[in-house]
Amino acid sequence: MSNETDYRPMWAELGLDLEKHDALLGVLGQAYGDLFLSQGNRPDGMGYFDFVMSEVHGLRIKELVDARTAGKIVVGTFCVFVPEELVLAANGVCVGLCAGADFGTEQAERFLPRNTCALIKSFFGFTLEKVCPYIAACDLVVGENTCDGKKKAYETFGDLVPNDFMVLDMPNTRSDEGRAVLKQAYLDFAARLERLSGATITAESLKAGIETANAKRRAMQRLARLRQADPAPISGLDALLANQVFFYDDPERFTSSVNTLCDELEQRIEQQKGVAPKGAPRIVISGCPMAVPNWKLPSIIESTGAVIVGEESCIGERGTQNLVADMGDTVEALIDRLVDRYLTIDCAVFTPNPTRPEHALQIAKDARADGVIHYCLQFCSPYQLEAPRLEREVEAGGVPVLRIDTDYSQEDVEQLRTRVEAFVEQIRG
Ligand code: BJ8
Repeated sequence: MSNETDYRPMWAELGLDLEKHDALLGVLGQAYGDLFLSQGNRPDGMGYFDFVMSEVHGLRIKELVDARTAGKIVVGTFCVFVPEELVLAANGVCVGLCAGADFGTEQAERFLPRNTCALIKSFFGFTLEKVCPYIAACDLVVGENTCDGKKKAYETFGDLVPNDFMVLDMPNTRSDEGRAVLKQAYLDFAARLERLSGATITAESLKAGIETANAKRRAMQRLARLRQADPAPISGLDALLANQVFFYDDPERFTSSVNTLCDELEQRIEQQKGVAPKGAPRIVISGCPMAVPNWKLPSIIESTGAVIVGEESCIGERGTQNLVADMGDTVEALIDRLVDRYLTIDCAVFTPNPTRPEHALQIAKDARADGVIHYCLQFCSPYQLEAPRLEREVEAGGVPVLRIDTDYSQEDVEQLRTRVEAFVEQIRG
């Protein structure tokens, strides 16, 4: 999206297909301008995020390349179960690789059945079409055995990435056995990071990593609280953008930028300055993660005059809730604390998973939401199967729910708009 600096030599060096990459950036830039820059009354602090997005394939990639030249390792991940703390402790940089666009689907379907969720198809498509500079800039790409789709897709994906690849085993219950599986996965991950980086993870370096990641989460928790005000001081689209940039940006710079934004939001709340009038319909989204540039449903919701005031999502509060305790004098003791925190992530791959509907209802209550929209990617069995129970429990708590299944295409936009408008009308009434 950047026009200022010529990054083409760097992209060529990373092995990108420059023509397809130009096409992708063109579409991304256009969508960003239409959906984000056209919003009225945005907080000034969003200028930082606009800049990050304008340089998402430029300056940030250059930083990653420079970090590697300076001896750091770059580690790409697809899931909030992969602990950034360990990467930081091994002198590494952690970046999110999930892709949120319909790109390279035809190529992806050479490897994947059609009835695979759009998120998996998207990271295959981006890799096969050679348009993702993040994957190209990584020393190590990390998958995780969560849902069946990802689990089986990684068996093929490992051969397609141009770098080292590993898969972490994940538990599907929170039993003692599940705990042991997760702990072993983190021990294996730590050992792999040490081998790759040549660094030794110590209790001190891990505590420093924990503090950096906690600070990032604390800033996001502060943002989550502030957007609960009425009138909402920030749009759901802008808050989603901060949640998405969480996975790409330098952690310290990100934390300080979110805190600066929050300082401004506090002033806006004091002045009763909102992005929508007081009393505008308030929506919480619950469900599958929304990776960049998946902005379809939030933009439809906010185009109706409603405002999104929270997300029960991995790109949202599911990913940023709870901190890691830094108590422990050994690496193993601190890894136990990582396991404590990460086991609380209520991803639908866990069974049973009673805390997820509770959490969705809690977010809705805290944010005084008028409705919850459950967002599910087609063919995502874990979230689709949890949807009826979540709907029942949230509605029993007094908050109406609309269930939406969609993908990354634009074909259903008008149909979705009609359903969302009807839901917003219903809650207005
Ligand atoms: S912790 S939600 S980031 S696994 S949409 S690929 S579940 S079929 S993304 Fe996830 Fe980690 Fe869980 Fe979060 Fe499968 Fe569903 Fe596709 Fe999904």
